[in-house]
Amino acid sequence: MRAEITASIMCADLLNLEKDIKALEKAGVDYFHYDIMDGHFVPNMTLGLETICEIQKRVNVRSDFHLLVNNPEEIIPLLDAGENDLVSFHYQATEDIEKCIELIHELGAKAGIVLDVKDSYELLEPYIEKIEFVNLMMITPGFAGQPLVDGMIEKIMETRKWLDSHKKNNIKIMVDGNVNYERARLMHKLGGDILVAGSSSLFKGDMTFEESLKTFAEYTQHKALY
Ligand code: S6P
Ligand code: MG
Repeated sequence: MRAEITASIMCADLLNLEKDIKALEKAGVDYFHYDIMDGHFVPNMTLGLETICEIQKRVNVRSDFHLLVNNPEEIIPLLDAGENDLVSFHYQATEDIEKCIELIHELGAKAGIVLDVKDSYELLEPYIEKIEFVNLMMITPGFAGQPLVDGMIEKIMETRKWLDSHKKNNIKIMVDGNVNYERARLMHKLGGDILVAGSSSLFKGDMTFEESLKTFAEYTQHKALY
């Protein structure tokens, strides 16, 4: 099965947002990836809840919330997320991971834990009965257009193998950061199910959204190895 593509909305043309979101919907993107930042957990601020709400009113595309905030338990209940949507929060951002997972499930959405580049996948162990996905950062979180951190592609494979060894092949792996087409091929082959497409691909400006999604589909056609 091809990789699913989630469009990183912070990389869209923010002054022509309506045009971009409608075009992405028409092109058939799988999700909209909303990076929500608080200026503390990461030194940046991007999309606010009200902007996201306006986007959700105008298009019918599943939501993928990536919370880069301290104490995500305070934000989760405010999200407009339901059974087809994804919500992930950073392992290091909360003292109550179980509570965050519970709150996401109360919304009806799928829960994911985000691992920063330095976090080991083994940290997931106490939670693997409760989560639906893992979001693996390939870059230092906070900004788009950053270089891939060494060893992250291998981490996709190691995480996939580790999850499978715990009989958790139903837990999906999202890959966030520096996903270009050529790399997408490998990322998918090694176990990435959902790829975040940002300034390295979908929003690079060298293809239409249709062409970009078609290219992703071609490059991730093969069966994943694990
Ligand atoms: C970064 C954020 C990401 C970026 C995405 C951008 O903190 O979580 O979702 O928006 O990585 O993609 P690219 O291709 O510019 O790295
Ligand atoms: Mg993100």
